[in-house]
Amino acid sequence: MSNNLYSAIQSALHKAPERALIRLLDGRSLTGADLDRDSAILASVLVAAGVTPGDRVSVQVDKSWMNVVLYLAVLRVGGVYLPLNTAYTDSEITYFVTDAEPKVHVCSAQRAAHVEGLTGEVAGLSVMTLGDESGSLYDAFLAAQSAGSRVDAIADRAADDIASILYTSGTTGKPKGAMITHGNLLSNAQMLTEAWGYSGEDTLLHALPLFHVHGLFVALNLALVNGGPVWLLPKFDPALVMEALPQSTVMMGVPTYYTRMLAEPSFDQAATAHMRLFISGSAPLLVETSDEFFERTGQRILERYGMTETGMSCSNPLHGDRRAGAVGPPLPGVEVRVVGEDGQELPRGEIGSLEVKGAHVFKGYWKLPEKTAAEFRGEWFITGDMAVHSEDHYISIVGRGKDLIISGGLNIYPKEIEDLLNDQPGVVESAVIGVPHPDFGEGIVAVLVGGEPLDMSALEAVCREKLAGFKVPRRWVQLESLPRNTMGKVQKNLLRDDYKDSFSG
Ligand code: MLC
Ligand code: AMP
Repeated sequence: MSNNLYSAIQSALHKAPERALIRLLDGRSLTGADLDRDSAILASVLVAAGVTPGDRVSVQVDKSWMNVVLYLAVLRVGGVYLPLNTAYTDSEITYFVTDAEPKVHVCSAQRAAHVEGLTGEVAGLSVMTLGDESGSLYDAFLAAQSAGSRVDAIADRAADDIASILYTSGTTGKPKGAMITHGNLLSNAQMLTEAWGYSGEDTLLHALPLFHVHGLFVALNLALVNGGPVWLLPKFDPALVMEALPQSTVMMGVPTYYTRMLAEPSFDQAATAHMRLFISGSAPLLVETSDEFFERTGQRILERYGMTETGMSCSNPLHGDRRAGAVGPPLPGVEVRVVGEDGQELPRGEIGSLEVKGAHVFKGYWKLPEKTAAEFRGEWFITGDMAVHSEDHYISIVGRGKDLIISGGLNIYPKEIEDLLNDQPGVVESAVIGVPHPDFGEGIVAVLVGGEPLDMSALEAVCREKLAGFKVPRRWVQLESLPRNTMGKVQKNLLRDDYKDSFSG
């Protein structure tokens, strides 16, 4: 049997041909048979556009049922699905498209002209548009449907072949494409099925975006390989969550989703009594949030831990002690260890660097073999997170070895913003830090040094033009100099302490 992930999904779809699997709040839905047929039709459009196994298809579109079909069609033809945050600006997209060299780029009509301008740099690139049941890709889908064109064959893929590339930034500032294989995705879906007791009986409340690991591979894949229904919300919005909640059994979200739900008076024990599981990840869930959620609903959120390069690695247990402040033991088939600076495993209870091993660990960074090698110690992947391993095998993430800010579940690498700011006239140097934020977990502060008083609104405007909105600092400070240690390294911990109250109150 082919190791193409779509084969596993197709077996589940075939078991639920009449069942509404993708459910929209306006009453429309797609059954298992619809998903299988529509992805075969769209596969014919991709093949006609020249997509062959291994070709990248980059996608920057709003969430929709057609986005799900596109993902499945790319898998079917053996393409490499490359989703991009809709918040990325044209200059960010230029980098991704020229680096990944996709055969097809799918985006909204408004964003198409920019990428069309890149066709000179990326050989054979074609740009197609997709809106809410509109755009050239949608028209081509309708035309293929009328003409009876479909590609039923599922491209033969080895477990080690790339299914997807997700860009994740690094401390170097330039995003790196993490190559995720069919085998990685299947093993993660299988281990989560086992750990969370997931089945076709579950109905998933899906409010996450479809362009990150959490919404696409943890949430959607898990439901699809189990043939379970999904409420596909266009985005996270507490009112929409309340609408879908009564007919759902499992919800996944970043911590901000749960703090925002707690602000809804109607989100209480009665509204959630039928729910089997609330799962949180992508950023630390505060103990206070976990406790408040428990008091309000009588349910303990299950916190899990993972990252783009590995998918999920640890999870609190379905049955047993869901420990607030911990991410639980490793998932089935995953090995974890906490090591000191010398790479030796530390005794339980000591803080060190977290490393993971297993079939879920990615294949490497796109076109960057040296960067890939630098992130591994033998077969162990170095996560860049600092952790403690308890005697009873629970992992707690206690900090980050990497300079990373996580805001509302989105990663922001300070270096990328600092590089941009340092290039601006008058800026001598900068330090971008994350400090506590009541809604997003962390908010961004830019601390700058300039020869003369700096025009902060002009600097903010440059950030807005070049960077996705969630990366734009929300507080701007000018200092005479940055605090440094004896080695000359900027002491961000001191700055974080000085500006820790920037967003409170
Ligand atoms: C939006 N904004 C943010 C933001 N999201 N600012 C900081 N952090 C964020 N996460 C800003 C926008 O730039 C805009 O400001 C303003 O907020 C309104 O934009 P919006 O899109 O209407 O915001 P909202 O709908 O409220 O979005 C917030 C959110 C969303 C928390 C619902 O960001 C979200 O769904 N986050 C989940 C991200 C996710 O899927 N993470 C998983 C990564 S995978 P302005 O000024 O620009 O107009 C991963 C691995 C793992 O980490 O373990 O799972
Ligand atoms: P990403 O690079 O977007 O995949 O983000 C992965 C990072 O998110 C991890 O390396 C952690 O730093 C962080 N993360 C994910 N889940 C958790 C969690 N439950 N607790 C703390 N940090 C988390």
